[in-house]
Amino acid sequence: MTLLDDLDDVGRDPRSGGYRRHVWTDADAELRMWFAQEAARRGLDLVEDANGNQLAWWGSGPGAVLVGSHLDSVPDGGRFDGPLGVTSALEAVDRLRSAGHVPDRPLIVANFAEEEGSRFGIACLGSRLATGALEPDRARALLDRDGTSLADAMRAHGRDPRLLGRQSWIDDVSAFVELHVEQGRALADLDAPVGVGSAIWPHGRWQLDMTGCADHAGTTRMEDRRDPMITFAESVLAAHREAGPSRATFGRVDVAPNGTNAIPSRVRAWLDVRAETQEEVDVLVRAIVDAARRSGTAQGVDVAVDEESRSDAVVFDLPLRERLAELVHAPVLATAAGHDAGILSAHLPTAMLFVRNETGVSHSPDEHADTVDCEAGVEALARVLQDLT
Ligand code: HGY
Ligand code: MN
Ligand code: MN
Ligand code: MN
Repeated sequence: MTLLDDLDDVGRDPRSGGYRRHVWTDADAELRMWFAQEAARRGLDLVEDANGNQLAWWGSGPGAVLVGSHLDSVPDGGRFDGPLGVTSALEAVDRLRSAGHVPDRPLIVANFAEEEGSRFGIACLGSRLATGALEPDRARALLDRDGTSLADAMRAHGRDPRLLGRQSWIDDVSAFVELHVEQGRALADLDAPVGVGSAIWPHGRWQLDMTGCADHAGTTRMEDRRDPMITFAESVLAAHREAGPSRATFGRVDVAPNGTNAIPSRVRAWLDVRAETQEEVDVLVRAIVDAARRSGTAQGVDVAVDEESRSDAVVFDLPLRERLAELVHAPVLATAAGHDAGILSAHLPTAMLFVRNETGVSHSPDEHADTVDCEAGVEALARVLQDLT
């Protein structure tokens, strides 16, 4: 909790009380500095890979056990999503050390860059680049809301974007364990402080560009309009109507020119769809896009749809998951939240530990986990790391 308190003021928006911690910003630089200091304090050898992922090594050589999470946030994010995993990893190292544990293989504490994708749009940017899941050329050209490219943002923070790409450290890692605050109420309903991850739902992000015809709000008759806001509204209602047990969210929209007395020329909206199976994701996206296109035809609005990123269904490594379940006697649960563990699981045995969140609320300043549950999480993580090393 002391480690979390250290971060309390970094990138915090006083109006909302939430965090705005996005990659290659001043807040990110402060977080990197904090992580470097905590690594140095523990005598861990800090390496920042070419993608901005920070790796703090205890020992060296192949077969390392990787543990960690991310420090970045969604806009107005909470204080636990990400940081709880990084601080718990550091605290677990402290407990192993004070228990006299001498690992028989290296242990690496990681802070992954831009897990939320809040600045450049693609979630798990650092881990996707490190595993080769994202092409460096495409990454370099990603733009933030001000039109700044990832390449320019990196240069502004003294990093060379030409070095982006797959990392050989991936081949030196034998397992990855990520502890994360639960984003949902499964553990609260089970009255359990800690859970073990079984799967991550498939999900993805799509960008809808709806182009109509700018015109005067007062002098243009309703029947003469080509208003993309209508098509956007009908897309949102279609998402709401069609989702069923799946999840469809329009959380971000850009309206041009965004004037009270001007019918918009263009509305750009981002759709986040998640479901238990890929088939359900595809069906739901198709239903929403069809509704958008039907509306476009009726309104004289052009609709362009681009898939921005997708995360395949993840089933965590069974032997590792069973080992964790034995060690921590915790329930097993799936999640619809994406994680770096999901990206790495395509390349190496990966597991997740979840810490109870009484309200289940996340991606909000109201996100909270009780200290006693965070303590249970650290204890569980330390036991797992002791066993794995
Ligand atoms: O969006 C997610 O599921 C995660 O919080 N990045
Ligand atoms: Mn998140
Ligand atoms: Mn997270
Ligand atoms: Mn005028």
